[in-house]
Amino acid sequence: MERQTMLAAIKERMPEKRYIHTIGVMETAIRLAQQYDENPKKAEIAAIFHDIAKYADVTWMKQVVTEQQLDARLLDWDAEILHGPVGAWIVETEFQINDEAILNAIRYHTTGRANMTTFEKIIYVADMIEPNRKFLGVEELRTLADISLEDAFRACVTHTLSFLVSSQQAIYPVSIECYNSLIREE
Ligand code: DGI
Ligand code: FE
Ligand code: FE
Ligand code: FE
Repeated sequence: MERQTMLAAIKERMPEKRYIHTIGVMETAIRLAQQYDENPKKAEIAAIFHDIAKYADVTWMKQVVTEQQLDARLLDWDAEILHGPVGAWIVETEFQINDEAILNAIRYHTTGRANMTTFEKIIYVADMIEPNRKFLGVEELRTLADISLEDAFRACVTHTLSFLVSSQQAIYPVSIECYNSLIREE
């Protein structure tokens, strides 16, 4: 699919700010794919579509979870957790993208999962360090990503979980499985 066609399709489903974020993720993911020997065109596709469901109706997304028999635990969570798995389903059914690497990168871009592939890590990290992100510590994560994808991914997951704990937010079990798999592989 042409980049402009994909961008036009997602642009109408999100506010301008999220579209600008998406462009940042796209550029960052392509760069990381080139650096870490993954397919840049696939990185472009996964990045463009990663937040396609971010503003979808939550009731509708839960309906998709039930009808498509996605992980039933998703029914207890809001758009922040639902938009990855439901986004992957939209991309597969509406845009006929059947590449499992792309779909899994979209599916797990928020929570991560145990034993992530290099390609999934690229999308996860790109989402977090793209140029429009502004949180405290992002500059260190960017520097790390230039040196080691593994170290950057580990730091990104740690940052996310620390943030969730410090702001007293519930942690989705798959996010914990992701964290545990990182700790155990050391
Ligand atoms: O969609 P984005 O804002 O670009 O980024 P994202 O999809 O990576 O994350 C969306 C939000 O979800 C972000 O504020 C962090 C949060 N999040 C990630 N893992 C968990 C989580 N929130 C909860 N409650 N539990 C999690 O395990
Ligand atoms: Fe997201
Ligand atoms: Fe993320
Ligand atoms: Fe995002």
